[in-house]
Amino acid sequence: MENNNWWKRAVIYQVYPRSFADSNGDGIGDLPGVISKLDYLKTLGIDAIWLSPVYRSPQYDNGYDISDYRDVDPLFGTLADLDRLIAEAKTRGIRIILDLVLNHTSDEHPWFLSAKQSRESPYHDYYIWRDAAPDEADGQAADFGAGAWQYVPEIRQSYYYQFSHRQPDLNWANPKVRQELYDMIRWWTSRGVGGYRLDVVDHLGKDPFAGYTINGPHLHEFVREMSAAAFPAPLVTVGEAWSATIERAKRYANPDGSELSMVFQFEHLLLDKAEGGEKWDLAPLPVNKLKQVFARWQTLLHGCGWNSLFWENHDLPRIVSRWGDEGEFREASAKMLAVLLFGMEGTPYLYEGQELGMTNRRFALDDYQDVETLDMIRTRRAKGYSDAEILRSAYGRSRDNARTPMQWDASENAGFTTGTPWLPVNDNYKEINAAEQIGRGDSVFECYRKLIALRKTYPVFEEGAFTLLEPENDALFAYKRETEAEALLVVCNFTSKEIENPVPAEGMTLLLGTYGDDQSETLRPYEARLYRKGD
Ligand code: TEU
Ligand code: CA
Repeated sequence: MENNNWWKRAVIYQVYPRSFADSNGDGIGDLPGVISKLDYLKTLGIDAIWLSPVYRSPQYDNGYDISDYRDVDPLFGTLADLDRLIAEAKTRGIRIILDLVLNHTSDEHPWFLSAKQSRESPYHDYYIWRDAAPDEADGQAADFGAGAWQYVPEIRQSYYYQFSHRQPDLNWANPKVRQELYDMIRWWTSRGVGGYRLDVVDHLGKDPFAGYTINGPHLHEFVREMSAAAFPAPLVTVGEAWSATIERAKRYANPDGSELSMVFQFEHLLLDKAEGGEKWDLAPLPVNKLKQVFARWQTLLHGCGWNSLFWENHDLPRIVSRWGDEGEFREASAKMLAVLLFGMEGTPYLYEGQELGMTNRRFALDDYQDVETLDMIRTRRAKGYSDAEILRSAYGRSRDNARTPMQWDASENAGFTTGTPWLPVNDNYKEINAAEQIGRGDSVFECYRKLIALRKTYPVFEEGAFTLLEPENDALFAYKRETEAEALLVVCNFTSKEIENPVPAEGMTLLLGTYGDDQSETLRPYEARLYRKGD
């Protein structure tokens, strides 16, 4: 009998296909490349792959601007390649999760090409329009600047876009739009897809005329309708919801299956932003606040929802560069962050390269490619920021940090391509690569492999109630998980200094210590220990 909640014990790996593995030497990752790495992923022990978009797209936003939901872009291969990936993954017990970008299409989607031709087009109200005057044609509101209107002179109207002007928002108030999308989802499911990640789910159902561009009044009504129409168990579904609160997360992740399996909420990743600033305005991480945020999400969703657990994705900087150490303690800090996250309740997500402790790349300002970063550079230069300030923001937060090619080995281009990589490989690939870590007992890779295996072995990882320990100690992040039969204890030194370990582990067995089995009284820099009690 298929377990409908298989995803509660699963670990999901995100592949950004463009940067994962290139099979034909054009410098861009592709589906045959992903297939060639399935045994690597099987070795790691993951259960499902979240594949960032491979649909037909002009690639303005690297595939999050879709021009055909039912075909694969030739950049990545063919529909047959995707069918083969699904089949090959299945033989290894791995499900494929596709990325659904339902908030907007590309401006090259046939629906939009027709809609912008005429107000009488049958697709016109698939999008959000307002009457406008030619002076709106002056200048274009910022891409990724939180939504704007783009003027179309042929029909003297402007269309709404939340992200870039090349990504016109779909009108979810139109039931025809919703049914088209549900049909498309069911079509993918019929091809063997095992789940879906929903891009910007909290933006669905917006009504800019009523001032709602996020969390509109019909949002959960639409999510429930979509779930009933297209997400039968045992599909796993995870919605990206930057604005999610715990109350909303309880609705999205309602155990009755009426909406989704879980959401990506980002409260923990908004803590190192300057007060009142944008994502580009960096601030140090308040560790005690991080502990409180995790404690709230762990305790308040326990038994009435489900958490996702993640540090990285294709939009986020590398966690080692963000909250770990890029130098002497790079591996130690990467392993500590692994143990900290994988001991919690929820489904862990691993982003490609995170299992190696990959870091941000130091780009020259002119080498950045991400549309959101380019927009920040343009906007902040126009506001008079110095290039040094802009470079610091880009180094800390640009999405390109996550998109440098996967580092497979120490050969040219880290074994990612035999051609010229679309985005430069990080210069540290000779030190940081998969080949060097597989089989090396103290590597980041082997730490994640062990954590994944432990999560499958002991029910307490899925079921244990969370209790934060030492809440006031901002050098230490420690917690316990408990069921009737078992207990876990996780103790992490969040600093580069040696610290006292105030948390006793009497009667517990060390399952994983990032400095080996040594159980000295103090915790070495970034040391993490995972203990268990139970039969
Ligand atoms: O991201 C939504 C989103 O809000 C982030 O990209 C945000 O703009 C920034 O990265 C964090 O502050 C989703 C996709 O993950 C992203 O890759 C797409 O660019 C975006 O939606 C539009 O589809
Ligand atoms: Ca290729």
